[in-house]
Amino acid sequence: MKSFNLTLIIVCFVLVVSCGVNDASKDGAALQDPTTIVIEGTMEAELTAPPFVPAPVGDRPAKKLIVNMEILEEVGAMADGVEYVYWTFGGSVPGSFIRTRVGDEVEFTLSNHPENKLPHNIDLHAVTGPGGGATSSFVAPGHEKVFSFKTLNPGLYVYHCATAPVGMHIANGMYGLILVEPAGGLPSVDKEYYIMQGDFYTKGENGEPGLQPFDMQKAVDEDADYVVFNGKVGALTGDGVITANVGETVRLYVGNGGPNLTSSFHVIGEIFDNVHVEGGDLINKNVQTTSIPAGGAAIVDFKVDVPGTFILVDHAIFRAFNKGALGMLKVSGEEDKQIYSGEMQEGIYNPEGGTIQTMPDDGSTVVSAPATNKSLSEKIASGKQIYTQTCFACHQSEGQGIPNAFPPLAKSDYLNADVKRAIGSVLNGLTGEITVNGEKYNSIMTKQTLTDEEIADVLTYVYNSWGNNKTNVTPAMVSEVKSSH
Ligand code: HEC
Ligand SMILES: [Cu+2]
Repeated sequence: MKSFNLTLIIVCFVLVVSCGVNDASKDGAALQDPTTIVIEGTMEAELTAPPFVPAPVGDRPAKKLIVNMEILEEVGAMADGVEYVYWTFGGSVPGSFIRTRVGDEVEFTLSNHPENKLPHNIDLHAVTGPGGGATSSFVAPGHEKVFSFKTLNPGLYVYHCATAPVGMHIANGMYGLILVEPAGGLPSVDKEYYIMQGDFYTKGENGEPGLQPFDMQKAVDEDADYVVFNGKVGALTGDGVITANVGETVRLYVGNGGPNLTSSFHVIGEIFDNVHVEGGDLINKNVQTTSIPAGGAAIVDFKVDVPGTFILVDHAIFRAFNKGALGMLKVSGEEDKQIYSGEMQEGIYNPEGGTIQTMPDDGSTVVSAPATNKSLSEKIASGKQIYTQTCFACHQSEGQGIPNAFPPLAKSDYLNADVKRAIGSVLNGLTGEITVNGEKYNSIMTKQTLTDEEIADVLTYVYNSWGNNKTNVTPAMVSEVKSSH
């Protein structure tokens, strides 16, 4: 009896232990402890500027991965006519995309271009170690620093400069993304793009032309002049649109460099099939808008089923239409009337610029700044800028308007017949039925808060474009209309 009991106990014990060992080895095969992943060979990392990403890691083994990144301080365009001194990792905002897999041993060389003015460093959120690398990478202009780390956690991570004043370095564009793919890689998709939001603070208001210095007070107040994707207004519109074909799956690696604002990232007309929440392992499905904190990221993917232009926005919507956080994904291919049908009207979602608009009233008493003396071509150039920021969203790029909604300014008989009336429309707004080129419009044009000189310039541009009668509108004419009201 006694020995039988003992045998039973031993059998049970062996069973329990062996079961335990089996379980452990099963888990081990699926998810190896990343510190035990042995590297095989060395390779140089491919780095890409946005909106592009390097080739997927696929099933390559973990390697020693050489990353060479150079910091460049350089002037770039924030918007049409607005320049800014960007501080960059690799010459772009956001900085070069780094693609690794779990278990890689990254040897990171950070060099600071000799013509730069400031010291910098890099803090990568993918690093397990003090300062995320910042403590080992502080580098003066003309020098370089090398440090190494092993990627332990798969995910999409932000990197940024962490040199004092830290906020200023980030505000000037010093951020980017590093992807750590799991062993075997992420599931393959047809198109992948790199998008990163950032908020910018300039001495001048949104749209104010010239080289704009950083405004620390506005940054501290979190009062952004620009909120943009990929470092500037219009990086992902016009020539910069990202593209896909009907039936393809699209994955976006979306980061938020901040420095201050959280992004409510949304694609108008699409639903994210999968979101790697906060860039980690948790996958949420069927998501409309995903929240991306400053210093955080998300991986979203979706299949595009119908053709058209899909608008990427920060759904904190004034940022999109008035501060720049608006991009476009152009999908080509066959329509699928079952999924979507309807008459298509281009030009519904356009950037609107920063001009403050109000409903029309009966005259303005705002005193304008004194006029400067500009040549006709200077006035036209400045007027074009105002047009692109203020009028374009409604009257469209070639002044063609939108049928039944916004009258044309191109070859407009209404415009060409009476310059005082045209000045009045911009000055005070316009309501009630009007007829333009034989078509009736009965809508509302908001009053545009512009100075007399800006109104003169924008109308001079309009009158000297698209077959109009070349009237040269002066600030004096504008103030005359104002006072005759
Ligand atoms: C929010 C949309 C919107 C914006 C922005 C806008 N307009 Fe208009 N505009 C309209 C509408 C609507 C009408 C017609 C109003 C009506 O039916 O009474 C109009 C009418 C006009 C007209 C007279 C009709 C014609 O076609 O000749 C002129 C001139 C004009 N706008 C110029 C401008 C200029 C210049 C700007 C930029 C400074 C501007 N608009 C910005 C919507 C807009
Ligand atoms: Cu820096």
